Amino acid sequence: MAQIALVTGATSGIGEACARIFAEQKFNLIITGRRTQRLEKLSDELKTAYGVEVKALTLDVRDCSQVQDQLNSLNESWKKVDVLVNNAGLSQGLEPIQNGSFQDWDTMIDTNIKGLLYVTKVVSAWMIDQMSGHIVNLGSIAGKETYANGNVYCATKHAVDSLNKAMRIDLLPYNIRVTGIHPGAVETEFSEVRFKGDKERAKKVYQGFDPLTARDIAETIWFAVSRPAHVNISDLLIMPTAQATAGNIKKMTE
Ligand code: NDP
Ligand code: 8X3
Repeated sequence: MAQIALVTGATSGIGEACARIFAEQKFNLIITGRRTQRLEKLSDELKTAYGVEVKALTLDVRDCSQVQDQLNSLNESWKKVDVLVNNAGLSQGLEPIQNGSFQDWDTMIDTNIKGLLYVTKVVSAWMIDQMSGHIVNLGSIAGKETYANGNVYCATKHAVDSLNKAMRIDLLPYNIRVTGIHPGAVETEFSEVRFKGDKERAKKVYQGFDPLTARDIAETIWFAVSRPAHVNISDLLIMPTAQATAGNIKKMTE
């Protein structure tokens, strides 16, 4: 029987790359995100290319009832999830704390922390029942360091780092592996979302050096997931070669 991976935030970037790599590995997939058309397009593509089954769920991870209703209404066979990739997340704004927006703060906290918790609560219960599973949490270099104007985004990713450790302790009796993945700069739609659609500003973030790609991170996640059952990769920090710390990137123009 094929294994099942559930990937949150599969409509773009790292989540989409994870969905592709798991499909290549013949996992059946539950893919989620708010943009239905993108989910349907990806679902059709993966089914055709790899002959896997794909369940696409339009889901806002901030909505606790929606998360519970959508996931709990899946058929029992879809609840046998082997791998959960808690990837859905975002940054909004890059301002000193005194200029921050309440709305941006709520969006980041509700998505990156509370959304991850809502999904984890439902799926970890299934994993506990089957006494197996692997949860991969997308943290960030922003969860290992705090950088200028990153304040609340950094705080949410520090929370993910802490929850990653907490899950490893609490789920220990149930044979569930828990892995934290912490990338530096990955060129995705992340900066476009952070800068609220300002494509020019977003493009500049990745200019003058080779950033990581979503595929680089998906391959690393697959490496962690494909280790033998007795091996758990607890925590990985992955940076572009040109990046030493969050704020220290060697650009070719410098
Ligand atoms: P993208 O913006 O390309 O992808 C983000 C994904 O998250 C989208 O699929 C989006 O789907 C989903 N998402 C956002 N908000 C919600 C929501 N409320 N409900 C459901 N899904 C949501 O960015 P990345 O691929 O780069 O980001 C993926 C993860 O990696 C995030 O957690 C991010 O913090 C983290 N990360 C990114 C880094 C980078 O440099 N890019 C570095 C370190 C970590 P939709 O809009 O359809 O809902
Ligand atoms: C995304 C990477 O450095 O923009 O988490 O915070 S960074």
